[in-house]
Amino acid sequence: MNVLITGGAGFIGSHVVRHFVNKYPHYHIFNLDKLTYAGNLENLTDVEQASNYTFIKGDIVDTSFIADLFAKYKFDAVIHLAAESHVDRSISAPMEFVMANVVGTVNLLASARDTWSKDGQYDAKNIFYHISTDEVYGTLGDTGKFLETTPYSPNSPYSASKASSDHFVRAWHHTYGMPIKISNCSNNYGSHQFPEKLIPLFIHNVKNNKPLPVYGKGENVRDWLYVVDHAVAIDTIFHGGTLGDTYNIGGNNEWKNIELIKLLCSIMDKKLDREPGTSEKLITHVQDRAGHDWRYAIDSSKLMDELDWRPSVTFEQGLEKTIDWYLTNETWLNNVTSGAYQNYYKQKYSER
Ligand code: NAD
Ligand code: TDX
Repeated sequence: MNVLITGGAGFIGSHVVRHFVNKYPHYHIFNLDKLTYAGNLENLTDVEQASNYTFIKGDIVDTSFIADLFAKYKFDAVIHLAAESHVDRSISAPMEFVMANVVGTVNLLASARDTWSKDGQYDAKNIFYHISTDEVYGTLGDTGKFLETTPYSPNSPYSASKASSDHFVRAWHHTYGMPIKISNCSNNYGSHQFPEKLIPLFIHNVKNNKPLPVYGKGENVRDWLYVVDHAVAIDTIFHGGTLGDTYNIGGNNEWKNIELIKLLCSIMDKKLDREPGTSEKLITHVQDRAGHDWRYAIDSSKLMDELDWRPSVTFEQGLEKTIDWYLTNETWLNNVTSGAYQNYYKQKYSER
């Protein structure tokens, strides 16, 4: 089976590529990625020589390029992760999110349909699996959880673009019979995440004695999932989920930002041999994010009951592993923050 994974050089995508390349040697995994600031082939050095792996540099927004690629490689299935993913960037540059997340997704759907279905019939191997977010459901008050049936109510340009792409994927199923699956996951954390998101940014800043910019009072709540557990959930849904269905994925790990940050600081004090309380002094309350969603919490009982998926680590275990990874992989962190890797890969893979 030829499986196209888009966005495989990014944070979650690199974990998904690694998982599929290692676990399914009889599949050929094609990783299509534009290598934006968030895409980094250093994330995949351990699999880049594998005989069942091919990297392709390219942009999902480029319609003719995507059509040619499907015609050339005849992918059997798609796991689609490529996207602009940072809420703060979507507030300052929303059109980039419309292009990558909405137009890019529709390009992939159109080429998959052209390749797979001459007459409305699809092969049993064909799946278009879209990786989405719980942010499409909007925001919760102090109680309740998002279910697969919760109406969409996106609040940020990022979540509006992801909601839109989910709707297009569902429309291709309804209108053209496309075999699709969608999963909506909570906040991921773990190794190889670009240090603009809360956890890697704060690890980086604590290490360098820089201020920790907490938005507002820091009382917003997020539900955290270890990225390796997300990759396993994606495998489980890809192979076991029902066509046309949506699955929520979450770790049942709700944390107020400020409590999470204090836990992170206390672990960092121990790892860096600092007096208890040292890192917490770096906390600086800054202006709140515009339209900041109050609380996310996800009910993943459908995935657990139907497909027997469970997270493998507690948040405390996952966070410690994550901190250890960033402290050990100083070169990776320095490269992504200095832009050094971008220059290197720009030379290695010429622009199309
Ligand atoms: P990321 O920003 O780390 O990686 C995105 C990848 O997509 C990068 O490698 C980038 O180069 C690539 N990309 C962006 N635009 C592209 C384009 N036009 N053509 C080809 N490649 C392009 O993102 P992530 O955190 O790994 O998220 C991956 C997916 O999972 C996204 O669809 C995101 O919406 C979804 N998601 C993320 C989270 C999370 O907590 N990070 C949670 C739920 C869902
Ligand atoms: O500097 C910061 N200070 C701060 O207080 C940053 C970067 C974030 N925050 C807060 C905002 C959020 O309440 O921390 C929380 C987490 O923020 P992010 O790491 O930016 O994640 P979030 O906005 O919740 O979105 C993430 O989870 C869902 C991913 O970026 C999305 O791609 C995913 O879909």
